[in-house]
Amino acid sequence: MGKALIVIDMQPDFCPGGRLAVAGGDEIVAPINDLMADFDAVVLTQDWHPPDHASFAENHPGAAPFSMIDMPYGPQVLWPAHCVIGSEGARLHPALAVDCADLILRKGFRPQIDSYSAFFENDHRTPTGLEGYLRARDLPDLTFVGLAHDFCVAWSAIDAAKLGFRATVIEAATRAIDLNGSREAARANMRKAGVELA
Ligand code: VGL
Ligand code: ZN
Repeated sequence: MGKALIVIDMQPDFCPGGRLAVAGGDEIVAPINDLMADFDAVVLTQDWHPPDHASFAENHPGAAPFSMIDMPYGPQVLWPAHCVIGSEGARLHPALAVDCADLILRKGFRPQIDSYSAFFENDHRTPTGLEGYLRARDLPDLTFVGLAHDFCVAWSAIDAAKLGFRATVIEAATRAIDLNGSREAARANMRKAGVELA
């Protein structure tokens, strides 16, 4: 019975200079490294998209980055191309203590569906396998950090709470994209789902 640190998408493309840069994204690398020793397990996630991914605005002629479209599984933000498989920006951050990780989980590799959550793709149905891993290792207590607060961190923490895990987000070790108020919306949705904001 243990606790896991789930480090979401700490990749150069989400840090200043990257293709979907989150302000201050690189400031949280050192605090995240410092947290790792306090946990029984460390899981890193890695956003990992093929070049023809449906979440990329450039794959929808005439569509602007950060606009919305309707996908078969629901509304989807169209992002600038980011975390393309094999690219520099898709690697894990060079200063992240990757050697401390027990598991590195890639997500978002199916061309037709995005995957914000570490547990399910954006249809809220297709599993990534993380739930089974955490249950098999008896890790019911999860703490989330990383990027971005209002998308992949929030969706992961909410799914964790819905699945019956104890879910905490250490907000000081996250940074938000904050698209049209998405940061405060994410905080409200997390609280409603029973996620603890620390
Ligand atoms: C993310 C948008 C697109 C994230 C990933 O890690 O929060 N956001 N892909
Ligand atoms: Zn992505």
